[in-house]
Amino acid sequence: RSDQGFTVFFTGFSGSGKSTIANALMVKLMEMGGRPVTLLDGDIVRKNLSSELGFSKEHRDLNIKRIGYVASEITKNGGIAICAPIAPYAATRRHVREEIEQFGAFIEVHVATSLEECERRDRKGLYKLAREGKIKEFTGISDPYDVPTNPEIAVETENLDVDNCAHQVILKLESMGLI
Ligand code: GGZ
Repeated sequence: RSDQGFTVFFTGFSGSGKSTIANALMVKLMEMGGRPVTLLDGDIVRKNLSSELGFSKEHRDLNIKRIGYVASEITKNGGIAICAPIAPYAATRRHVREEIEQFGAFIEVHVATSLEECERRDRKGLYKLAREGKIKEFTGISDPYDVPTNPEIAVETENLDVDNCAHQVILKLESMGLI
């Protein structure tokens, strides 16, 4: 197994299951031991690193670039970074990929749970508020999401449970010789 650092970068709609899969993946990687694992979850980053930012394209890009920078430092130092923001813009995801690939591998995971399913679940009631116009610029409803065209792996939570999705990522990391 190699000792290079790497970043697992989840992208997908609000409510798609990014955070839950990212958490399950973190637990599995920690159990394996070895490299330190750092989770940069969307709402945790928003609270601690990007608290002044909103959801305009400029602010989302800034948020993703901050996450990318932290992940690149972790990757450079041989650690594992797991990121789980929406990251709706393909160009910004590419920017982060290029920054990280200078130091280690970048594994983009598209959590491809459909918008219909995310809205049907509406775990936090945000889709309803977005439909009512009470939340502006809501991804998928009134703001864009560039569907990843070339992710290392795509998973979805409509037919697979969280643990299974995390396992798919583990298998991918193994096939890439990273773990
Ligand atoms: C999208 C929003 C918005 C708007 C608040 N659009 O399900 P959540 O609640 O916990 O995850 C969403 C989170 C998105 O933050 P990110 O930092 O991941 O977004 S980005 O990558 O685009 O910077 C959602 C909540 O914040 N939220 N308003 N308008 N999601």
